[in-house]
Amino acid sequence: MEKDMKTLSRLITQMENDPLSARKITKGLDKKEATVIGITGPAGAGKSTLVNTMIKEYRKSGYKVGVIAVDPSSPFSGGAFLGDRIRMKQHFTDENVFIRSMASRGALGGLNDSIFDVVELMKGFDFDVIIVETVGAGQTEIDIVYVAQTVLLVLSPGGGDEIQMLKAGLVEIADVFVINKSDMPGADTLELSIRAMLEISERKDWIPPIVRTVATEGTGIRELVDKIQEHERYLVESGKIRERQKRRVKKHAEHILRNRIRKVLNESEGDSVDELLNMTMRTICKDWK
Ligand SMILES: Nc1nc2c(ncn2[C@@H]2O[C@H](COP(=O)(O)OP(=O)(O)OP(=O)(O)O)[C@@H](O)[C@H]2O)c(=O)[nH]1
Ligand SMILES: [Mg+2]
Repeated sequence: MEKDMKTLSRLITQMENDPLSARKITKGLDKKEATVIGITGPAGAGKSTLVNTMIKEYRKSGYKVGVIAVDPSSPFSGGAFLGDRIRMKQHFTDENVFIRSMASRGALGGLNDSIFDVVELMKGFDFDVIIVETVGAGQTEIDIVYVAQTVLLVLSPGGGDEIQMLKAGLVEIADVFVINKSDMPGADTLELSIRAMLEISERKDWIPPIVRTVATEGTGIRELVDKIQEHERYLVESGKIRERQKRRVKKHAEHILRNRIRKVLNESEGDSVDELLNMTMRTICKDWK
């Protein structure tokens, strides 16, 4: 298999169109252990801008970087936001940077069903760092913990959704807090709110650091990248990385199974629940009576 960006792009499209083809594509592929980073937070907090500056930082170290933006409202490429396009343009000619948007259709309000396979595929394409940006309400942000080893929660001062997000259980999934737009008033207040939330959170061992950034100027990005590395080291040294891998693999298997079941159900002509259930179960479970 050619490992160029065009091939990668084509294979991702194939996976999105036919999730069940993914296994054939990724099976036997020699995979690299990439750092998978999840970035989530309210719309407009500056996630894409931050990703853009992170790419630059990682490129300085010579890393190959892949980005998947799940259901972006301000897309990276070919989309409505001219600013984004100009900002990202410098990377488009770089063979070591891959950026792709993905719809969040498929899963029940969560990430695209193909996300796990796409990340696995990218590992097979020798990326050192894979960044998944997600936005939106509900399950999407929570599901990111199954995909990424380190989750960044990006907030910005004065954004009304921020406190809402903190309340919605996101404190529990954040490995690093990012206060972006620190050039705007309100960063101190936001940091206090985060600290207050952390106080009552049940997290131990790893206390998520809070990093202030100005993504538009690249301020704080080095520190952020360092914290991500620190978190990775923590996962490895504490053995927690195995837990995360297991959690991911289980979720991945669940996604594949769900796709299979959906296919059987869609293609079957049965009229009763019993009929459909029997048909489905017989395909996934040999001794089903
Ligand atoms: N002042 C200031 N503006 C910023 C900063 N970072 C991003 N912005 C601006 O905030 C706006 C939204 O930035 P995006 O990067 O598109 O935000 P996003 O979180 O990816 O947005 P969605 O993908 O729509 O959720 C853009 O106009 C950015 O230029 C920052 O650090 N300071
Ligand atoms: Mg964005």
